[in-house]
Amino acid sequence: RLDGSGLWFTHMETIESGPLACPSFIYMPQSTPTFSIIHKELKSGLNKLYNQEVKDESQLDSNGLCVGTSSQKDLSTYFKNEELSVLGNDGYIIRTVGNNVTIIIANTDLGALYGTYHYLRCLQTDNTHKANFDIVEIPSYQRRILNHWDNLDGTVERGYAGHSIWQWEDLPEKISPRYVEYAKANASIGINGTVLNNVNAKPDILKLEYLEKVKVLANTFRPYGIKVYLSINFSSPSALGGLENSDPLKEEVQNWWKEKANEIYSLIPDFGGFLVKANSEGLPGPQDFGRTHADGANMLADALKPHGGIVMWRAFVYNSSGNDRAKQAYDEFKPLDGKFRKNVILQVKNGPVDFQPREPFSPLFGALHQTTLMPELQITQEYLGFSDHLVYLGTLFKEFLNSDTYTNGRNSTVSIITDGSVYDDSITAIAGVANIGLDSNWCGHHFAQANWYAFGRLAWNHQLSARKIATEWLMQTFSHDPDFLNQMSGVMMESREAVVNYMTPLGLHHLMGWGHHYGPEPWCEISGARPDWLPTYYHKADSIGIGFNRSSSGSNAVSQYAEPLFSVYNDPALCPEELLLWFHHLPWNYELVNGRDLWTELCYRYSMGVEQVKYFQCTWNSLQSKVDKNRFNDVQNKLAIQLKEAIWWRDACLLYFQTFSHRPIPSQLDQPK
Ligand code: GCW
Repeated sequence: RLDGSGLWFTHMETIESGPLACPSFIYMPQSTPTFSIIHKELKSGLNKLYNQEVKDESQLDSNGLCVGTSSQKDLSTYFKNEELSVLGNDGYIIRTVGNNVTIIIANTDLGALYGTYHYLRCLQTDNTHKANFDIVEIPSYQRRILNHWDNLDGTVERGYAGHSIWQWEDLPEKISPRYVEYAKANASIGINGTVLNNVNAKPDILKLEYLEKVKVLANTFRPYGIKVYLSINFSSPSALGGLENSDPLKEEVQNWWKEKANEIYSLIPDFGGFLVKANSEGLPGPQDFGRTHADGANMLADALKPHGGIVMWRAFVYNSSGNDRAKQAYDEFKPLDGKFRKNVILQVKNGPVDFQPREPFSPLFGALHQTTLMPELQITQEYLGFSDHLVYLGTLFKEFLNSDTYTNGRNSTVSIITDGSVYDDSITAIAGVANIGLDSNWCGHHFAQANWYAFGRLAWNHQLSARKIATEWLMQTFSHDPDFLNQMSGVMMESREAVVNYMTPLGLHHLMGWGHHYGPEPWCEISGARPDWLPTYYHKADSIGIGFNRSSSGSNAVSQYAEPLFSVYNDPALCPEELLLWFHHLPWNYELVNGRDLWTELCYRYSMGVEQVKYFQCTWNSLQSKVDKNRFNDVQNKLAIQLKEAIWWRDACLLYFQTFSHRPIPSQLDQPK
């Protein structure tokens, strides 16, 4: 299937009754490419929802739905200037004014598009609410961006949903229908940017041959408000341009980038900018020439500035110096605070190590006060069972966004540190590493779509709750049946805790196979991991106990957090249990709050994870009559894999750790508690 079937905007249950009657006509005075999309979406959406053909009118009248921008005087007259001006570029108002007329208004076509999708979402998910609309929405972040780790040969790094959706070999001539479905899916949740290629970038992406292909994608996405960005390889001037090297302080290198930027913008006038992974995991960067990250980023920023482009410079750096990997990004970037151009934004992964099932937030979020920061989340489940495990990430994303950095006093959450509320950032942005591929269900697991959806919804409004997003998605994708919604939102909400339990409970991390990151390999020091992962991997199990001592008596990573976090994380008695072994190496008989010793608690948590997956299976099985056969079977099969692997994880980890603890595994752990 090369269409959007199965995606959230396709499941529209007929609205039989309720206060929200179908509008009797649509009045849409403007006609731009984006307004044509709005028109099409409203016509088909209302038709599916109400089983009615809604006609067009050429003027505002009672019982109608009107969509326009603030420049449309007959519409804007219903609104105060102040309320329109604060909407900015993407915000909108949906309001029912007199005579049962509902107006969707924004300052731009795109704002009107977002408002339209939201209007349809309300009808799809909330037809019980009051008959009158009064909704004002302004996005939390200006730039809401997907990062594709898609390679030019069609493979996807850490992608588990088939090959890349970008058909490079067919472009620019042939445009896959998937591109439009993709744009629609993204625009419907407010995503407005896409980095097309892997951060492990090949210089080739900047060849004219590829830029012409990129141009076609940009043209396709434009009316949906999606800007195209590219990941670049820092060595491009030497690799593509034949220069002696790519030293950012050399004039000829700077000129090469300026010319490249001119070329890109001549093809794609609204090109978003560059994403850069430099001096990280073996990739080239400014440090190869004795320059800093700031030197490298600023050079690119200067080349993009005349065109309005930005540089998203990644802070994902670490090396095998023997220094605690969790500390390294902070150590490298803290001294550079304030040294970046205004159109540079530092892209920081949510945790200090690498997209683990659970990590504390990266201390960089509390540490840089004069540098604009954007969170990077991972939607693809690199460390969370790929597309085989049902793991809803809405809860993980929220836990991170709600983390209090205390950097500016209480309630300096990551979300408000990065959304421009605390610092006067001229750019605000958030990125998610995409889980999209050519699979017919787009993401490999039907429920993995919910993570794409959750990323978009939170990028738009980081105040939404994970449960609300889960329920919205279920209603738009599967069913409105209250029992189904209740049961499956329960499963989704618990699913991330389950994976933490059966993979890395109590703050353990990176126990995954060192190459594929899928199954358990806590013994990887024996099987030959990278030197920076050694010795004894991150769990540091020994005859005394387990856990990574990052307290002041250990690597002192705790010192990178502001008070009171420093004191809380530094003391095992205060440290939140879910991060205990992230920050501390504790004896096997260490007593936890619930009275269990550490070893028994570990056994219990691993087993609990398995029990949770059994519960997910039972729940899904009980809902068979409420789901179509194909999707029911697909999810049922995936849950069978997940259960087998949860057991694999539990057994592998406990048996391995037992070689250090020399303690018995308590019996009856398999029994549900
Ligand atoms: O987690 C690691 C992944 C790499 C990835 C890297 C990064 C794109 O295992 O596959 O490379 O992070 O984020 O740069």
